[in-house]
Amino acid sequence: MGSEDNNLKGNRNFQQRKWQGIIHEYGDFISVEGEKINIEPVTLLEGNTPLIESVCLAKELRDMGFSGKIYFKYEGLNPTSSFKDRGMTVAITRAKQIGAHATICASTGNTSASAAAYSARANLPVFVVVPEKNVATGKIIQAVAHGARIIRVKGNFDDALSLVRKISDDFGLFIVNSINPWRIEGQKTAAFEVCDTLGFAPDYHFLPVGNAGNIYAYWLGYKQYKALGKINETPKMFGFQAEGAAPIVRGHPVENPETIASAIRIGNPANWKKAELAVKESDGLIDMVSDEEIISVYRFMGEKEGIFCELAPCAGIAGFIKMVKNKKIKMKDTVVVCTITGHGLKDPEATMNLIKTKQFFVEPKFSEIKKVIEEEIKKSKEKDLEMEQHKF
Ligand code: AN7
Repeated sequence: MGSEDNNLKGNRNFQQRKWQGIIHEYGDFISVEGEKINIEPVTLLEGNTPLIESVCLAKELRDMGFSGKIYFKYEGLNPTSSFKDRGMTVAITRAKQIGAHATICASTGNTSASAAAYSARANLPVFVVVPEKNVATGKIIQAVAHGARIIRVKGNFDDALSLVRKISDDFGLFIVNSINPWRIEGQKTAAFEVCDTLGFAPDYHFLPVGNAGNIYAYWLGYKQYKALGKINETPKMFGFQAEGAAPIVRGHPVENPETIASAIRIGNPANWKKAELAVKESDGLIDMVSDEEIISVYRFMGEKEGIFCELAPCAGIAGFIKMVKNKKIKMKDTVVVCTITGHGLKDPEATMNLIKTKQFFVEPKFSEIKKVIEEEIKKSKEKDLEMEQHKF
């Protein structure tokens, strides 16, 4: 300790507000059929994620006639880097409360990463059942790191979920998919945070849709905050699926769902009807975007907004852009929130495949590094002089 630390002494009584996770913060509003969490939470201090105001997307959309504020709820900054941790702290705490002996989930990757971390923390064995293919590397790595038993099904997510539903009944395993209402109870706290941060609810909330639990959870959260008198209005809920995995939009299950956004590669969503209810009640919509639109937003978010998201949340943002382009939403003084459901680091292959790398391999010589930097500075100046083109 340096001597200047003594200067801090007078400040040691200063009380900084400590964030202790979503059950501690919002436990009073969390219940299923009148039951509450009544034990010490299993928590990794999830939640309290930043609501980041858009700069570059806001600028692009201003040129299309949209004015107002755009915010990103950056759920990639949760303990396991996705929104799943909100539901998982509640589900795993509930598992402890009822004395479950093991947990299980089917997953496109993020649920398994979160279930693995929270089950490890609760000292519960966990089985994660994931498709053999199309799961992002980072998500598998997380399940490995947390000591999960990983079962890889030679099929897709829908196959995995139907197996998990059956086996959990037979063996009394505690299922932590979003068909478990405690998961939804935890996830709705993201809506509370949005309102607590803004002081009101946004006009529109945009989300990607896979199993459709999250859009429903947000809607429950907004409705509850309105009933409590904490907000006056609720937002319109807009969910977006990928074109190749858009069962809700098409009105029937998709047998072989396909999209580059592997998190939402789901053909028969478990919360289908609940999501439809959410968009109907809120006067919103579930629609779809192409993989090309998703990829374009993916690049834009990293390179222009400085926010690294995984591909799935880009579906929600791409949907928002499409609505603005087609003037399908209120264009003036509008407040929009888009949830970034997962962190880009989850899927390093996607990044390397989709973003042009600017790597230069040089000898350890001053002249070589100088040459690269001079050329690149020249190029970037020339680019500045070009007319800025819309990305979308
Ligand atoms: C980053 O992990 O379904 O519509 O098994 O990981 O509530 O399903 C993940 C879904 C969006 C879709 N964004 O949310 C799983 C899983 C990301 C995701 C979704 C998922 P839901």
